[in-house]
Amino acid sequence: SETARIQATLIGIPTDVGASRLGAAMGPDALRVAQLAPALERLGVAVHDLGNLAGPPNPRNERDTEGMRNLAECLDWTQLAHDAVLQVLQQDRLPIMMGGDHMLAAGSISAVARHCRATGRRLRVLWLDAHSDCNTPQSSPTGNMHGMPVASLCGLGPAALAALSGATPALPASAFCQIGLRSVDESEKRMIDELGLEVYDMRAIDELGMREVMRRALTGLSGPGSSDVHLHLSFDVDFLDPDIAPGTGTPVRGGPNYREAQLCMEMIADTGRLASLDIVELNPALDVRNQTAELVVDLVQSLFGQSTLMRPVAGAVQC
Ligand code: 6HN
Ligand code: MN
Ligand code: MN
Ligand code: MN
Repeated sequence: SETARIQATLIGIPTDVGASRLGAAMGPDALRVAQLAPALERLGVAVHDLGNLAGPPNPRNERDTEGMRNLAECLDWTQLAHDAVLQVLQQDRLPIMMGGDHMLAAGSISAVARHCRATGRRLRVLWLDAHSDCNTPQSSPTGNMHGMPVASLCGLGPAALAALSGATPALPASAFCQIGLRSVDESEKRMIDELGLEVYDMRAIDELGMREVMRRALTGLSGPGSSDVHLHLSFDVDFLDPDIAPGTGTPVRGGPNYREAQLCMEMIADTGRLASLDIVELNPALDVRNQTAELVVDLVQSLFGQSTLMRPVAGAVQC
């Protein structure tokens, strides 16, 4: 049957105010150089590139008395991200956020949560990351805001940030599923338990395999009764093994390899529920010949249905 063409909007969010290292602000342009839009067009996706949002520069502040770095700038960037994403969702288009550090997800996912509330959809957030990003200003060892968006979306941390979506918390902790974790602060381990976050760390991927992890993570997202699900993917590039993805600010060894990452994306594509996407923490200043951006484009093609064959995949699991 004829399926409607996906209409995607690229939103460049060139910020590194949430991170220690400079350079993630160049992420959107690295993705453009790696031909993200044409790659999607080749798969039949209609793409419009909004260009970059214009937020404040990085003042490189020290940690403040509340435990945060660059809070005012982070608030500006997350508000800008929220407003742009909401507008795109209201046009019934699929927003692709080109980051930028992971703090921006507090803005993008706030908008997605607001839109889901307004339209009666169920929100599921897949968080692919080496890190859990559920620190609060009090628990954070660094004061870097990119380590805090999950806590903020769950209603913790500065009230102005937590309230961006128009409700606090923006979404229930049970809407999250985190995959690929391998660097979790002690304070975050306690937070994961307190919030009851669904987590598949690298040990789980080793023990169960990526296929079974994804089958569990995507349960209930496809088939009858799931058409009201909005699937948001927050893809932190440091999810990937640094051997294949060196262009990121907080690399941690022992991540998913190329084949595992492909399967992860393909299984998400199979659900047909992907409705918004963050691509974050790509840092061209640390990359080698833009290979990480090119790998991300390759994986995003799988996420939008690129497959080797035209027929259904032999042995594919039904989630
Ligand atoms: N990221 N847990 C560390 C912190 O500073 O809170 C690392 C955070 C990394 C954040 O990669 O999006
Ligand atoms: Mn809509
Ligand atoms: Mn992250
Ligand atoms: Mn990370």
